[in-house]
Amino acid sequence: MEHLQIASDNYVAFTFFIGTMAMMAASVFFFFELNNTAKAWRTSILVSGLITFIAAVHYYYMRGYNLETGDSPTFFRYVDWILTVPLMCVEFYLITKKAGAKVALLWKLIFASLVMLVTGYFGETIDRDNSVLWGVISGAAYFYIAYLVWFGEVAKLSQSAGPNVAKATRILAWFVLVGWAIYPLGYILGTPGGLFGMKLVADPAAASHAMDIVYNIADAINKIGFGLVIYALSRNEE
Ligand SMILES: *C/C=C(C)/C=C/C=C(C)/C=C/C1=C(C)CCCC1(C)C
Repeated sequence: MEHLQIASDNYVAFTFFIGTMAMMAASVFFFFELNNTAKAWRTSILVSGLITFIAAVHYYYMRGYNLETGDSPTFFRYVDWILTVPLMCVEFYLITKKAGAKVALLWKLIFASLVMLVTGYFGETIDRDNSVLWGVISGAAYFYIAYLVWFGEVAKLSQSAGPNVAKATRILAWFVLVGWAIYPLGYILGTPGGLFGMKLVADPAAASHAMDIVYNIADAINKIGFGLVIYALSRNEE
């Protein structure tokens, strides 16, 4: 039986471990708080918990996969995202629902997020030679989501849903604009196309490590942070 040791400078493994633990702790928190949450807000808190729980399970796998192979668990990463990012869209829908958000808006957000993620997956895996092109398409879908939450339907509805929802939506919009922008940075570091041909990390192994570290940090900020904003909103609205 081989004993796997983690070198003290192995930040990839370190962030996978800490990511697993943080997502687990956040899930326990959101699930246990359901009982103390006003009825109208339970679904939103449940979705916060589902987002971190799905991530916890994927991080558990990604941690093991990375430890045993030393490779980047791209497949698990994208399965995680394809489940959790649409759930973040559901959060926007739920908090603006009382101001009249329609299911059509939810589908718009989900569709854009799927375009963003599927094209990103192509660029990272099956068509790495064209990673810049896929990254640009993915980026366009990302900007569309940012537009909807900053100026489009989500922003407008949140204004008529009361000051608490308006304020929370603005904070979540910052998460989308700044927190989500960390992901394309990871993509630029880790894919062969770099930043429109300019490679920031030359060595392929180092590039893939940098990408994993950046993604792991971004996930912790965005998934747990998003959930906490919703949690705070549920308390302010009581
Ligand atoms: C919990 C997971 C989240 C919030 C994941 C978000 C992922 C993105 C915003 C990814 C965006 C990308 C681009 C905008 C361009 C390059 C390819 C991606 C998929 C990394």
